[in-house]
Amino acid sequence: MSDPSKTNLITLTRHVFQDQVEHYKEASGDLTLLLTAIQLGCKFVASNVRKASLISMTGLANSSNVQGEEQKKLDVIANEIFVNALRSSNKVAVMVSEEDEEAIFVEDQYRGKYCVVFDPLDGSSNIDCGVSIGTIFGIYKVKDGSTGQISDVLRPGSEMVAAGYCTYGSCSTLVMTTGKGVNGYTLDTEIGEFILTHPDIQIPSRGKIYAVNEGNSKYWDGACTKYFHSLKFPEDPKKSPYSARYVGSMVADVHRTMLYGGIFCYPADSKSKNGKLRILYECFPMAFLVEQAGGRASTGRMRMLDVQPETIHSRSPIFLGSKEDVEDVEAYYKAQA
Ligand code: AHM
Ligand code: MG
Repeated sequence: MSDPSKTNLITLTRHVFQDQVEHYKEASGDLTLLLTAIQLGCKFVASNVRKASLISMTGLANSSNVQGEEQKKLDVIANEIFVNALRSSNKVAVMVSEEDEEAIFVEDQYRGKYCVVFDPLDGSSNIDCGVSIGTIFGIYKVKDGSTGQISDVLRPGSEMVAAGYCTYGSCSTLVMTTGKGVNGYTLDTEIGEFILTHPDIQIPSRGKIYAVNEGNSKYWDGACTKYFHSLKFPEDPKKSPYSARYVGSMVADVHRTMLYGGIFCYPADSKSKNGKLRILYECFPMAFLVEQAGGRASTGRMRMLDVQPETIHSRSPIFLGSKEDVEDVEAYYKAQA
């Protein structure tokens, strides 16, 4: 008899569908089908990322996105891949992408009951040198009686029904939650399936690593300056300083934080009054995942998932990761208030 773990693979699709049936008894399979479209997008983007340098897909696309940032060819391609995969899933009513100024309302004939907010290729400054990048997504269900409006996505992150990210690095791992814990699935490129490799991810309650763009320290406020100083020069002589790690790709930095613990930060500062990261498709999905893994996600002053986004591209400062580490930074903000 062969080893069942080698012949009875738990794919993402199988796992999510089983989970829906167990928890909701009459699962329609709609969320599973939507996640199939997202998986297709991730596999397609992973394949393009792997061969980008070989097929001249690095560099700029000679266009800029809504934030006035230059778009890479891969940003544009990844966005098209996800918009097409989501639209044709017949499960989506509204899409919000980092790359599109306006929300996309799906035509009547393709419209479903979910709204997907996403950053198709995050960490784009790392594309051309082959450093890890990723996709981030969050999913809402349209409100009762709605056929899909902007108010269906301008909602606190606590109302999301699912969220996840996919890393494109030394391997592609899709980490997601449907609100009952967090699981990670690694892409087996030979069979083209995401296989359950990281069941029930739990963030350690305290870590030893901090991630922040230290180059912005001259712009930090007092709370931030004191907090990061405390990590590097602990008052207790028996305590070791934290290690610094910063990839500059949120997906990679958050993935490490999910697995090893510690804290990932993108604070507000005097240069970026609301921080840099976008609430809907960067902060909320990551905050949802982190909380589901037993961690904490905060703006410094309030729970990230309770924020009410004003526009689809609004930004927020964010601190997420090990519960006790995030509580420490919140204490510095409380003391400053
Ligand atoms: P992007 O969406 O344009 O790629 O920007 C988001 C990225 C995040 O992945 C990362 O955490 C952050 O920007 C890094 O910013 P900085 O270079 O200012 O440290
Ligand atoms: Mg981004």
